[in-house]
Amino acid sequence: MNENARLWCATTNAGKLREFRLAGANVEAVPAMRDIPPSPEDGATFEENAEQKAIYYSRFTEGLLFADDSGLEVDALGGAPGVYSARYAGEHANDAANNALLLERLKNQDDRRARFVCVIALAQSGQMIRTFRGTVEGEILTAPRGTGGFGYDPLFFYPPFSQTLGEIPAENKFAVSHRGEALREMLTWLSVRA
Ligand code: ITT
Repeated sequence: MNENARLWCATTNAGKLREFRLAGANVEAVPAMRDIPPSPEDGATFEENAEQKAIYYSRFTEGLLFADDSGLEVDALGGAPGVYSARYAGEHANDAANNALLLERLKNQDDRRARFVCVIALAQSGQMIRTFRGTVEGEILTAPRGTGGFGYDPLFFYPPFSQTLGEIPAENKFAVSHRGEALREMLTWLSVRA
């Protein structure tokens, strides 16, 4: 693949898009995302949801398109909120409500281990090409720290930095994050395939 070939990114989440743009690749948001009826997203796994989104939105664009399905898995909650991370506290829940519910569910819980998972699905003209997965391990704090990032970042403590993902610059998060790992895998795969 030409290193500067454009990659369409299908997401309604501005936080994800900001991070993808850090990769140095030619990542562009799908134009008029708001005018396209939302993709179904009812799979049981990150892979299924990412594939649904990528296949669906790639019918509206020309060229390579990718979609990200991601979320937080908390060991003490049996892997919840998982694929429900965006709507943990309800269908239209915001980050604050999701974070508050997570803290409530983990009250008096000593085991705070958790990971972020990101699956990127790559598609073209309604056909799946393949998926890429990234993870990052951490711990859920008992109160938020930092105002950077999005979603559960202020509660997600990353031991190697002794900070939460909400306290560090976006570039540093992308260097170690589930999303950075999945995207780098995709870019490597595309460059080898070229
Ligand atoms: P799109 O489907 O339009 O891309 P979305 O926000 O609905 O946007 P998901 O269904 O993949 O995306 O849900 C991802 C949720 O998981 C996100 O809303 C956050 O709550 C959480 N999440 C994922 N990656 C995260 C990260 O890097 N930092 C913090 N929270 C994250």
